[in-house]
Amino acid sequence: MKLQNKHALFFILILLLVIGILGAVYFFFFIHKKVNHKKSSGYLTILDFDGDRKTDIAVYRSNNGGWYINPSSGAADYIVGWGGTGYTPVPGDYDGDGKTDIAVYRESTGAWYVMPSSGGPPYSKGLGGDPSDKPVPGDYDGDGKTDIAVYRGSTGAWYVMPSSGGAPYSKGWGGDPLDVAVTTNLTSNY
Ligand SMILES: [Ca+2]
Ligand SMILES: [Ca+2]
Ligand SMILES: [Ca+2]
Repeated sequence: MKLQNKHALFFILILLLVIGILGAVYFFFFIHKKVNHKKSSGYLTILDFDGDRKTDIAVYRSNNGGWYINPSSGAADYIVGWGGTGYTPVPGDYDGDGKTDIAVYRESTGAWYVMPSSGGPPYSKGLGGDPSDKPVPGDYDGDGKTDIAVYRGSTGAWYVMPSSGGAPYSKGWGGDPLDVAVTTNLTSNY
Protein backbone atom coordinates (compact mmCIF):
# COMPACT_ATOMS: atom_id res chain seq x y z
CA MET A 1 0.00 0.00 0.00
CA LYS A 2 2.81 2.37 0.87
CA LEU A 3 4.57 1.60 -2.39
CA GLN A 4 1.36 2.39 -4.30
CA ASN A 5 1.08 5.72 -2.47
CA LYS A 6 4.64 6.54 -3.47
CA HIS A 7 3.85 5.70 -7.07
CA ALA A 8 0.75 7.88 -6.96
CA LEU A 9 2.72 10.78 -5.45
CA PHE A 10 5.42 10.38 -8.07
CA PHE A 11 2.80 10.33 -10.83
CA ILE A 12 1.18 13.52 -9.48
CA LEU A 13 4.55 15.27 -9.29
CA ILE A 14 5.36 14.33 -12.88
CA LEU A 15 1.89 15.50 -13.95
CA LEU A 16 2.35 18.85 -12.20
CA LEU A 17 5.78 19.22 -13.79
CA VAL A 18 4.36 18.56 -17.27
CA ILE A 19 1.48 21.01 -16.66
CA GLY A 20 4.00 23.59 -15.45
CA ILE A 21 6.20 23.22 -18.53
CA LEU A 22 3.21 23.36 -20.89
CA GLY A 23 1.96 26.45 -19.05
CA ALA A 24 5.33 28.16 -19.36
CA VAL A 25 5.55 27.34 -23.07
CA TYR A 26 2.01 28.64 -23.66
CA PHE A 27 2.72 31.80 -21.65
CA PHE A 28 5.92 32.46 -23.64
CA PHE A 29 4.19 32.11 -27.02
CA PHE A 30 1.19 34.15 -25.86
CA ILE A 31 3.43 37.04 -24.75
CA HIS A 32 5.62 36.67 -27.85
CA LYS A 33 2.56 36.83 -30.08
CA LYS A 34 1.27 39.92 -28.27
CA VAL A 35 4.61 41.69 -28.63
CA ASN A 36 4.83 40.79 -32.31
CA HIS A 37 1.27 41.93 -32.83
CA LYS A 38 2.17 45.27 -31.30
CA LYS A 39 5.21 45.58 -33.55
CA SER A 40 3.33 44.70 -36.70
CA SER A 41 0.35 46.93 -36.00
CA GLY A 42 1.64 49.49 -38.48
CA TYR A 43 1.64 52.45 -36.15
CA LEU A 44 5.27 53.15 -36.97
CA THR A 45 3.90 54.89 -40.00
CA ILE A 46 1.77 57.42 -38.16
CA LEU A 47 2.81 60.56 -36.36
CA ASP A 48 2.15 59.66 -32.74
CA PHE A 49 4.34 61.66 -30.39
CA ASP A 50 2.29 60.87 -27.27
CA GLY A 51 1.91 57.14 -27.99
CA ASP A 52 -1.89 56.87 -27.78
CA ARG A 53 -2.02 55.35 -31.27
CA LYS A 54 -3.80 58.35 -32.68
CA THR A 55 -2.11 60.70 -35.11
CA ASP A 56 -1.09 64.03 -33.62
CA ILE A 57 -1.36 67.27 -35.53
CA ALA A 58 2.07 68.80 -36.04
CA VAL A 59 3.86 71.32 -38.18
CA TYR A 60 7.56 71.83 -38.79
CA ARG A 61 8.62 75.41 -39.39
CA SER A 62 11.45 75.09 -41.87
CA ASN A 63 13.13 78.45 -41.23
CA ASN A 64 13.63 78.02 -37.47
CA GLY A 65 13.38 74.24 -37.01
CA GLY A 66 10.41 74.53 -34.67
CA TRP A 67 8.19 71.47 -34.23
CA TYR A 68 4.72 72.61 -33.13
CA ILE A 69 2.88 69.60 -31.75
CA ASN A 70 -0.79 69.26 -30.81
CA PRO A 71 -1.05 65.89 -28.97
CA SER A 72 -4.16 63.80 -29.67
CA SER A 73 -4.29 62.76 -26.00
CA GLY A 74 -5.33 66.27 -25.01
CA ALA A 75 -2.05 67.06 -23.28
CA ALA A 76 -0.73 70.61 -23.61
CA ASP A 77 0.63 71.76 -26.96
CA TYR A 78 4.38 72.11 -27.07
CA ILE A 79 7.24 73.27 -29.29
CA VAL A 80 10.57 71.53 -29.82
CA GLY A 81 13.47 73.16 -31.66
CA TRP A 82 15.23 70.64 -33.91
CA GLY A 83 16.47 71.41 -37.41
CA GLY A 84 16.08 74.58 -39.48
CA THR A 85 16.89 75.73 -42.99
CA GLY A 86 18.44 72.91 -45.04
CA TYR A 87 16.91 70.15 -42.91
CA THR A 88 14.03 67.83 -43.79
CA PRO A 89 11.84 66.47 -40.98
CA VAL A 90 12.09 62.65 -40.84
CA PRO A 91 9.99 61.61 -37.83
CA GLY A 92 9.84 57.92 -36.98
CA ASP A 93 10.02 55.50 -34.09
CA TYR A 94 13.77 54.96 -34.19
CA ASP A 95 13.95 53.64 -30.61
CA GLY A 96 10.87 51.43 -30.91
CA ASP A 97 9.03 52.64 -27.82
CA GLY A 98 5.76 53.25 -29.65
CA LYS A 99 6.16 57.02 -29.74
CA THR A 100 7.34 59.04 -32.71
CA ASP A 101 10.80 60.54 -32.32
CA ILE A 102 11.64 63.98 -33.60
CA ALA A 103 14.34 63.70 -36.26
CA VAL A 104 15.75 65.71 -39.15
CA TYR A 105 17.84 64.95 -42.22
CA ARG A 106 20.42 67.45 -43.41
CA GLU A 107 20.27 67.46 -47.21
CA SER A 108 23.78 68.89 -47.79
CA THR A 109 25.64 66.30 -45.71
CA GLY A 110 23.34 63.27 -45.38
CA ALA A 111 23.45 63.51 -41.59
CA TRP A 112 20.44 62.28 -39.62
CA TYR A 113 19.80 63.84 -36.21
CA VAL A 114 17.47 61.84 -33.99
CA MET A 115 15.98 62.83 -30.63
CA PRO A 116 14.74 59.53 -29.06
CA SER A 117 11.35 59.78 -27.33
CA SER A 118 12.53 57.24 -24.74
CA GLY A 119 14.83 59.89 -23.30
CA GLY A 120 18.21 58.73 -24.51
CA PRO A 121 20.70 61.34 -25.71
CA PRO A 122 20.23 62.73 -29.24
CA TYR A 123 22.52 61.15 -31.80
CA SER A 124 23.47 61.48 -35.46
CA LYS A 125 24.14 59.01 -38.26
CA GLY A 126 25.24 59.51 -41.82
CA LEU A 127 23.39 58.12 -44.83
CA GLY A 128 22.84 60.08 -48.01
CA GLY A 129 24.02 63.57 -48.92
CA ASP A 130 23.73 63.33 -52.70
CA PRO A 131 21.67 66.24 -54.09
CA SER A 132 19.16 63.76 -55.51
CA ASP A 133 18.75 61.81 -52.23
CA LYS A 134 15.35 61.77 -50.58
CA PRO A 135 14.97 60.40 -47.05
CA VAL A 136 12.67 57.35 -46.99
CA PRO A 137 12.73 56.08 -43.39
CA GLY A 138 10.74 52.92 -42.70
CA ASP A 139 10.91 49.59 -40.91
CA TYR A 140 12.61 47.60 -43.66
CA ASP A 141 13.87 44.84 -41.33
CA GLY A 142 10.61 44.56 -39.39
CA ASP A 143 12.07 44.86 -35.89
CA GLY A 144 9.64 47.55 -34.77
CA LYS A 145 12.15 50.37 -35.08
CA THR A 146 12.42 52.86 -37.92
CA ASP A 147 15.44 52.40 -40.19
CA ILE A 148 17.37 55.25 -41.74
CA ALA A 149 17.13 55.09 -45.55
CA VAL A 150 17.44 57.27 -48.64
CA TYR A 151 16.33 56.95 -52.26
CA ARG A 152 18.83 58.33 -54.77
CA GLY A 153 16.76 59.74 -57.60
CA SER A 154 19.69 60.08 -60.01
CA THR A 155 20.42 56.34 -60.04
CA GLY A 156 17.34 54.68 -58.55
CA ALA A 157 19.34 53.19 -55.69
CA TRP A 158 17.81 52.69 -52.24
CA TYR A 159 20.22 52.78 -49.32
CA VAL A 160 19.02 51.26 -46.05
CA MET A 161 20.68 51.15 -42.64
CA PRO A 162 18.82 48.40 -40.70
CA SER A 163 18.05 49.27 -37.08
CA SER A 164 18.63 45.62 -36.14
CA GLY A 165 22.33 46.20 -36.66
CA GLY A 166 22.99 44.50 -39.98
CA ALA A 167 25.31 46.13 -42.51
CA PRO A 168 23.83 48.95 -44.62
CA TYR A 169 22.78 47.73 -48.05
CA SER A 170 21.54 49.12 -51.34
CA LYS A 171 18.94 47.99 -53.81
CA GLY A 172 18.21 49.29 -57.26
CA TRP A 173 14.54 50.14 -57.73
CA GLY A 174 13.48 53.05 -59.88
CA GLY A 175 15.71 55.69 -61.43
CA ASP A 176 13.42 56.96 -64.16
CA PRO A 177 13.33 60.78 -64.06
CA LEU A 178 9.60 60.60 -63.40
CA ASP A 179 9.95 58.13 -60.51
CA VAL A 180 8.99 59.28 -57.05
CA ALA A 181 9.85 57.03 -54.11
CA VAL A 182 6.66 55.74 -52.52
CA THR A 183 7.26 56.08 -48.83
CA THR A 184 5.48 56.40 -45.52
CA ASN A 185 7.58 59.50 -44.85
CA LEU A 186 4.99 62.03 -45.84
CA THR A 187 7.18 64.95 -44.87
CA SER A 188 9.76 64.50 -47.63
CA ASN A 189 9.92 67.54 -49.82
CA TYR A 190 9.49 66.42 -53.40
CA1 LIG B 1 -1.14 60.58 -30.58
CA1 LIG C 1 10.19 56.50 -30.17
CA1 LIG D 1 13.78 48.47 -38.32
